[in-house]
Amino acid sequence: MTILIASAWDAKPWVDRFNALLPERGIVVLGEPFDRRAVHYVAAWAPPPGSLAGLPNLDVIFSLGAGVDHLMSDPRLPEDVPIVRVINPDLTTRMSEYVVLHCLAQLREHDLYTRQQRQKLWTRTSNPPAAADVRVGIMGMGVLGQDAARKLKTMGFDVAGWSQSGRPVDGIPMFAGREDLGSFLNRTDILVALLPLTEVTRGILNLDLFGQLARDGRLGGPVLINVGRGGLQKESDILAALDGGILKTAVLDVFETEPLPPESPLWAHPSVIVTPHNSAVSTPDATVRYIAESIRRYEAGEALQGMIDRGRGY
Ligand code: NDP
Ligand code: OXD
Repeated sequence: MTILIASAWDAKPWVDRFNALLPERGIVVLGEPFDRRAVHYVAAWAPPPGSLAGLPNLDVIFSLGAGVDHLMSDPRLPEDVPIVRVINPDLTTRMSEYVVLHCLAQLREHDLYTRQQRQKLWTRTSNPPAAADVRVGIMGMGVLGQDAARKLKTMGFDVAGWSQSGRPVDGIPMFAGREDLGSFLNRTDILVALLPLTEVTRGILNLDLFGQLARDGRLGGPVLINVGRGGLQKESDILAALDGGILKTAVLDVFETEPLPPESPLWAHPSVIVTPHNSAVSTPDATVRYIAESIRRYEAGEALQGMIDRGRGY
């Protein structure tokens, strides 16, 4: 019942946690010699394409993150094996912290006052907006989107959500699918992208979409926060929208190419905030606990949680 760690990240902290929490299992690392027939579980983050093929006794593939696009893009990904993604309060809380932080920073003009301090300027905005005056629209109302929505609502923001199904979420007005996208965008001052990257969502954050955001908001222009995936966004369109006054600010945690290349104009753009895909890191402790519990459930014949639908791609 060996577990194979197939991760683009440093394997050591993961090996240590797996050994600590599942001491009776064999833990092997992709790139080192191991018996492929012994592997029943894989814990993966962006493994090289094809590297999970040829594991004849594989039972479950665990993504080390919430997203699975890093697996679904592999044309040789083993078929008929369940894929389980991370759902845990540690990751969810971290994501909501990031989203709330950046919505509050926009509301409270954090960047302006930081610059003013450097200039020793004592001036303040008269009649600043309240949170209730700011309409936040969350694209992707799954585990992460729903938690962020609830926390933003608690802070007083006027929050709405958009998802494929429009499945109801307590206390949050919901918009569904392409049909409702225009009305959702028209009432949005801060757009938070928390969508998975799929065939359907690739490139959705483009100039046409930015042009549909609310123009009458209290922030002086629409704000984009992308914490989903870089493949959702067209970076040339973000730059054009910022330079053309269609977007006021872009807060980007994810990029078309990661790490963000040094030559990208996003780094130095005055209206862009760049973070290194760290809005919600998967910590070895919380993630391995989740995987260990999932393995226990699987081996007890209980239903796996966090299983993705391969047809939808998330
Ligand atoms: P979920 O699978 O729980 O939720 C996905 C949501 O997106 C659902 O509401 C789903 O709609 C919606 N959705 C999917 N496709 C479409 C579409 N074509 N049109 C409209 N809505 C759509 O995922 P999580 O909330 O757990 O995570 C979301 C994403 O966040 C991950 O896939 C990952 O890419 C990203 N992420 C980024 C991190 C970072 O550090 N930057 C960390 C963790 C995650 P429906 O409800 O109808 O199914
Ligand atoms: C994830 C991520 O998908 O960290 O969990 O991006």
